[in-house]
Amino acid sequence: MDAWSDALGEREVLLASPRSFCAGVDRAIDVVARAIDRYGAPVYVRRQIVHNAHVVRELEQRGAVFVTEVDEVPPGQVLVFAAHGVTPAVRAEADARGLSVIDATCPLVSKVHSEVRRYTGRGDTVFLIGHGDHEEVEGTVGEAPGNVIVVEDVAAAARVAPRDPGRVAYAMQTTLAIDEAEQIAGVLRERFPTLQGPRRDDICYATTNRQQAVRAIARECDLVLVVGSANSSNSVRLVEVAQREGVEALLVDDAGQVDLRALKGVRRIGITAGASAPPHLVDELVHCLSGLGPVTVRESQAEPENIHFTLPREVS
Ligand code: 10E
Ligand code: SF4
Repeated sequence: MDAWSDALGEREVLLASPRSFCAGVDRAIDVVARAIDRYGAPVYVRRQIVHNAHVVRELEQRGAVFVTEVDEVPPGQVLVFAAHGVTPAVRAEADARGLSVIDATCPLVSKVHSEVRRYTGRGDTVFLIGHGDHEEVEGTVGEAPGNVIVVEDVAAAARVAPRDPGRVAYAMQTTLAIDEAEQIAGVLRERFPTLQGPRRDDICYATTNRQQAVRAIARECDLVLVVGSANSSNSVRLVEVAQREGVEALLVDDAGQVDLRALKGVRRIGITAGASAPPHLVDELVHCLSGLGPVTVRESQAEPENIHFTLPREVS
């Protein structure tokens, strides 16, 4: 009871902009929805199409069946590859099983795959800056297993030992924190003067914009709420970026997950959402906050995002 009365109060909500869906997520969800319309349910999807519990549940209700591995899909069925990408071995397995594959890999992830193919094809060892247990990284490493070394942090960058230190390159997971990734790349550049790599980084426009937007509002807030699922790398990075600005920040899947005790004494709340979190969840969160007292909403100014990716031909 006390938590409810303590949470009451007049508040200002600062919405970070841009937030929520990116072009790659929009496209991946569209791919599954269109595949169900065109080919009928069930449409199988390998892994979560994007790392968001609400998106997965909504697509399940429409007829998507999520599987962990290709061998769970009955031969001849339609299988969608998730936005995070897959290894060439997974593609080959789906082909061998006679599945009709539709690839929802984000084109910006595919771009990193082709960089890795290019570098390893000419004999370089590639340092892949990223989280080894993440599906995007698993997929990218699979382009040249044995010639890609995952580098998770500065300490790993300081000790990594490639076969030939004169023939090395680097690439990145697309959803890293910009400042952390740059630090790691800096250590690698210093250790390997001939290191090849992207012009700046491989962190995508959506990750970059969402991190800049939350950083811009964080210092003005008593608390930042990031809407997103716990396995969403880019959403977790938004929490960490806000925390590094010195503000308390929490990740919530939806309004129902907000711990009322965290709202005690909080007058200005910053809200953002990861690239895989549906925009309606942010609206619902603001609506729920307004049930605790008058809320004024202010939205930060940002460059509009006008990026759209074309759909795979199987569903266009
Ligand atoms: O865990 P991530 O942030 O990589 O994925 P997500 O599904 O939460 O958001 C979309 C990002 C993708 C597909 C990876 N570039
Ligand atoms: Fe593509 Fe970036 Fe979105 Fe990932 S976060 S799906 S790389 S646009």
